[in-house]
Parts: sequence; C-alpha cells; structure tokens
Amino acid sequence: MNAFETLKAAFLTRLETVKTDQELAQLKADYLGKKGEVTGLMQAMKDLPAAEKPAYGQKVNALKAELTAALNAHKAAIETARMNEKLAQETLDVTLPGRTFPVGSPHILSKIVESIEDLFVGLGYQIKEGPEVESDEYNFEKLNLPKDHPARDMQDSFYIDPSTLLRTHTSPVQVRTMLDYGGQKPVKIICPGKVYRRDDDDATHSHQFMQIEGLVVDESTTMADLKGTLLKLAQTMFGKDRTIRLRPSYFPFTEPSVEVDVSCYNCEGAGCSICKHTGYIEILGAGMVHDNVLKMSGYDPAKYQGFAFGIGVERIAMLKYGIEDIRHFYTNDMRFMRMFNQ
Ligand code: FA5
Repeated sequence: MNAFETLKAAFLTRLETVKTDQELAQLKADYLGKKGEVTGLMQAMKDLPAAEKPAYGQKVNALKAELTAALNAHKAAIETARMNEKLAQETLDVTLPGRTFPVGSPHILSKIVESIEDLFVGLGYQIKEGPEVESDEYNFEKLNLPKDHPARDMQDSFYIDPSTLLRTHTSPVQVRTMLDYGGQKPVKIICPGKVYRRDDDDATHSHQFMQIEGLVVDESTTMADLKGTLLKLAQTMFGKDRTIRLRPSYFPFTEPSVEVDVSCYNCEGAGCSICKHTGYIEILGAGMVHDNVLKMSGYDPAKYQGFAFGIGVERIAMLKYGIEDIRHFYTNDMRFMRMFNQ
C-alpha cells in the first residue's frame, strides 16, 4: 500500500468512530486543514521532479475530494441519526388517554344561594352582605328584641363579649341597610350569609348554617306583595306547580308574622313521608316589618311599610334533593359533593 492508500485507510478507520460534530471537525482539521495530512502530501510535491508533479497533484486532489465527500456523507449521517433520535423521543401516542385535571365545582349550598340571588336580582333586588361578628344592638335590640326579651332564647347565641356575638340570623343586615339609607329611600334587598346558633348538631340542626334574608320597604308595600314574592320563590325552587300557604306565627321583628309552607313536590299535596302526611312543607319565616323596627332604623311607619323573610338555605337544599342529614353539607365527603357536580 502506498502512502495515499495508507492515509485513506487511516482516515476511513477514524471516520467510522466519529459520532459528534466536534469529532468530525477535528478529523477534517487533521486531514484537510492547513497543517493536515493531505496538505502535507501537497507540500511534498515541491520535492518531486517536474515531470511527476501534474500526476501527483491530480492524485492529491482526487484524494482530497474523496475524503471531503466521505466527511460530508458522514456529517449527513450524523444529522439523520440525531434527527431520528429526536423524533423517537418526541413520539406522540395520540391514542393514550389524556391526563385528567381535577376540576372543582361550586358547593351545592353556593348553587342554591346563586339560584335564589338570580331570581331576586331579576326582580330588581340588590344583594347586601353584613358582618358575621355582629353587635347585640343590630342582631337583637334594633330588631325589637331588648335584652330581657324571652324570644332571645329562640336563637341561643355565641357571645364574644356582652355586646358582641356571632350573628344568629341575617336580619341585622336589614337594620344596617335601613340605617345606611337614612330612612329616606325604598329598600329592596336580599342578604345571603352564614349564621351561628348554640344548637346541638343533629340531622336537621347545625351550629353554623346559611340564611337568605329578604327585605322590601316602600310607601305601598303590602302582605299581598310578600305572598306573591314568596310564591315566585317557592315555584323557582320546587317547580312551577307549587302553591304556598301562610300560617300565623311570631317573630319580634315582624307583625303580623307567618310561617310559609310550600305544597309537597313529592305527593302534590296528597300526603307522604316527606311532608309528614300534611301535604305541605315549611320553608321559611316572614312577615310585615314591625313598626318599632322601622322606627329604630329611621323609617317613619306612617309613611313606609315593609315585608321581610328569612330562608334557611340548608333546609331548602335538603328538601329539594332529599338529603336526610344536614351534616353532609359540612363533612366534605367527596362522594356527597360529587353528586351535585354538574
Ligand atoms: C329567623 O332566623 C328569622 N330571622 C327569619 C325571619 C326573617 C322571619 C325576616 C321574619 C322576617 P328562624 O329562627 O325560624 O327565623 O330561622 C329561619 C330558618 O333558618 C329556619 O326556617 C330554618 O330553615 C333555618 N334554621 C334555623 N335554625 C337552624 C339550625 N340550627 N340549623 C339549620 N337551619 C336552621
């Protein structure tokens, strides 16, 4: 083997081991660079007799072309291999099941509150909120429940100090709003929120629950307006065929006061276990705002009349969905929560 063949064989042997661009560049420099092996052969030409130079030069050029072609082919092979490797890594199996991201949904009580809010906002009411830590004055006194009033026992309370408590109902928001309005303009509000009572927890009672208060005060508000409004509420919650009935009741802040029953959605009034065979289910308390309450909040009862109602949200949800225990709302059992997840 002459020098050309030896050089070419050594080049090809090394080329086979080349895997990276850097190794390829190094091999190119070693053979075709300024101080490379092929350049060395070219420089050797000057020592040859003139007659041999053309043939020698052609041989060197041919070798140079051959090595360059081999380098280029190898470079292309490296690039193809790299691309194939990348494609293999990036292979996408579109038949694999997608990754599921757990999506939450509003709590069933929030949904009930929202649907009642939607109804009343549509009827021109404003939504008002008040603090859960409330003064005795707003929670009781300005609602016609002075300190020694026996009806305070109806709402056994969590006191923080003698004049501050966790509100026992949403009715203090009535007082706050009327005072805010300065006894001058009509009021048309609903007030959703949490309330607290020292009731023992059982299937139908919770120490923390939700209420929605409604209050309308204007110059010609009547009991008929109250009845029409509550009928609309009952039909929105329990179906358009529902009827309501009002029974006399007592709340210190309304006079007259009523308990409101809705005709049973299960037996259509015939009597079943849900309505305890009465054909009706009690859903809320209501009445015409007591003159004393109007006065204490700056409204003149000779000019203004009002109606108010208070709904227990859990009780509505329990009736609507046949939930037998109020504690389900607060124990965060996912099986229960998911039932309302649509
Ligand atoms: C009131 O709280 C009055 N403020 C409602 C009212 C407002 C009447 C305006 C007139 C005018 P009552 O104590 O009945 O009323 O409670 C209202 C509703 O809250 C009840 O019908 C019931 O659905 C719910 N509720 C009462 N106590 C509990 C409890 N411990 N757990 C769950 N829900 C309760």
